Amino acid sequence: MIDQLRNVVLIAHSGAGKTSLAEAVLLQAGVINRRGHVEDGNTVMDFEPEEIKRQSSISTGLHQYVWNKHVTNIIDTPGDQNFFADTKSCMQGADSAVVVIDVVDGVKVQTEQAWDFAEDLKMPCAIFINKLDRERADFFRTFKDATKCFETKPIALQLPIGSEEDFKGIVDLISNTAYIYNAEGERKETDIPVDMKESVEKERETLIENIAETDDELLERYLEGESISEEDIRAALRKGTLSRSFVPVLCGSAINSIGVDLLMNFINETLPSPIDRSPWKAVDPDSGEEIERASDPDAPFSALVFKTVTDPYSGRLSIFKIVSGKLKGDGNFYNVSKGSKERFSQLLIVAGKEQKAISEAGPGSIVAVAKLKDTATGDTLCSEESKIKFNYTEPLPPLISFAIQPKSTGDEDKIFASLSKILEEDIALRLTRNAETKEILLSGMGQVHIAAAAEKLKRKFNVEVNLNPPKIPYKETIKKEVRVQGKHKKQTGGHGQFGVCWIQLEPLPRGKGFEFVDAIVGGGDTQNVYSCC
Ligand SMILES: Nc1nc2c(ncn2[C@@H]2O[C@H](COP(=O)(O)OP(=O)(O)OP(=O)(O)O)[C@@H](O)[C@H]2O)c(=O)[nH]1
Ligand SMILES: [Mg+2]
Repeated sequence: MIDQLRNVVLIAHSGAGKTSLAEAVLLQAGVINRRGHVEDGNTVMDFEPEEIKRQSSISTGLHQYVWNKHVTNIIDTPGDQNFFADTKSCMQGADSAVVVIDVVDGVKVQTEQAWDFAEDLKMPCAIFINKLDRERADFFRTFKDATKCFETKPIALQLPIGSEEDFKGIVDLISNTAYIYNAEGERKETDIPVDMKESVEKERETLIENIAETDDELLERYLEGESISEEDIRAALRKGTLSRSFVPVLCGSAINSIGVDLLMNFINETLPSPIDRSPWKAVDPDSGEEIERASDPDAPFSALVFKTVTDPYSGRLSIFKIVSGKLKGDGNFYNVSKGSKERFSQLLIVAGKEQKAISEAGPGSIVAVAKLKDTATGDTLCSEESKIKFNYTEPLPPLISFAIQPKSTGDEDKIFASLSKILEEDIALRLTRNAETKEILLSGMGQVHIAAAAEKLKRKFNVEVNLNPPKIPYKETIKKEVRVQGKHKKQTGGHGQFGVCWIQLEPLPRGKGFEFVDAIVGGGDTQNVYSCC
């Protein structure tokens, strides 16, 4: 059922706790039965050796869970600037975002960048203020920080009970209920602590006022002093979240599983299903006209590829979101971006480092197929009879380049073949050859990005490279006008030869290139002019 499907992306600055939150969610949903830790390198989402070594995500992880009859695809993105191209690409496969904020660190640059991109995509968002168990945790300070940094107004749905090591529960402002959690992350209803009663009342009032403001009828009732039911508040909360009139704020601790189940309830009840985001804007590839496509199972098939994973043994895995229509366990479709037909023999869903075969998928589903011949990240797949192309935001151009050199002689040819495979999964990398210096250049978003790519090259394709600073070709130019004279004299035997040649060199305006003027007049008066810039 499409209305019980959620595609939620976790976005934030590196270290805010996205991977830990995904782990807590999967544990809560019973997908895993033991919690992994980023420090121990055993989380579901950070499984690549390059991530385990850095204790930080370098590539987006995906997994699916079922919670209260809703199916959610949770997408854990990297927060590091070096790997942000993957984050932006995978955000295009989601329907909503949960912005994770470390309560101590507050809103940082990468969080704002991810937020701006969610805004470009008009994606409904929520905020999860994490790590309330940390020393110096201050919910209200971080809430204020979010109010300052984001244009959409944050509204608090919850308040924490206790702080730092005494953080033990949450007050749900809508239902006016307090919950405490035990060490296993199990929730129990309790009384609102006496010292919180006043602040709960005040924040609840503010919340209802903020929610009511987005619904004229509700606002009128509120202003007339009518009591508003919890059901009405929840309906208006959903409406306001989907229209991005405000951004709901929840809180908790990922590693202690406090507030995680409430976040999962919120995802089901409030965040959009793919149908809420429908219809999707697209382009008719033949006429170039803007068109729309509804997330309808009976419409022709269409999908956007937002991630590619390459494996030296199992080949290329293309991960895409079905926008309309259905796919069976095997079949074919048309890649409108490449103009080619593609066949697949197995439909898969991604579960961390593994994939599971499924027999059918409909609109809104995030699925994967292996070994497509031409398909790359950003391509639109569709039915050949009903062509459509979705907008895809390409990554920004690379910022840094390194000259790469094989460690063993003879690996030169292997470098290009293997790196082109790494490039398939990492859309922010570029491979070029500088014709002047004859160097192979690998360009990316930062030193860590290039270093991680070199590590992957070694691990996946057994090719080791040195990364050197690229040579800068030294160039000279003519800066002022000069005239030089050359003489030719030959007097040995026969007629003597004598010639005089003048060459004049002068600079052209910058960027005008090279110009040669043959100024010989009558074959005798010789003057050549070379100009360049
Ligand atoms: N005290 C405390 N630490 C946490 C909590 N959640 C995560 N951490 C720690 O914060 C650090 C970073 O957590 P990650 O889950 O890797 O953060 P991330 O947002 O995925 O970071 P990137 O993958 O680099 O973008 C790890 O050391 C976690 O153990 C929490 O609720 N409380
Ligand atoms: Mg992570």
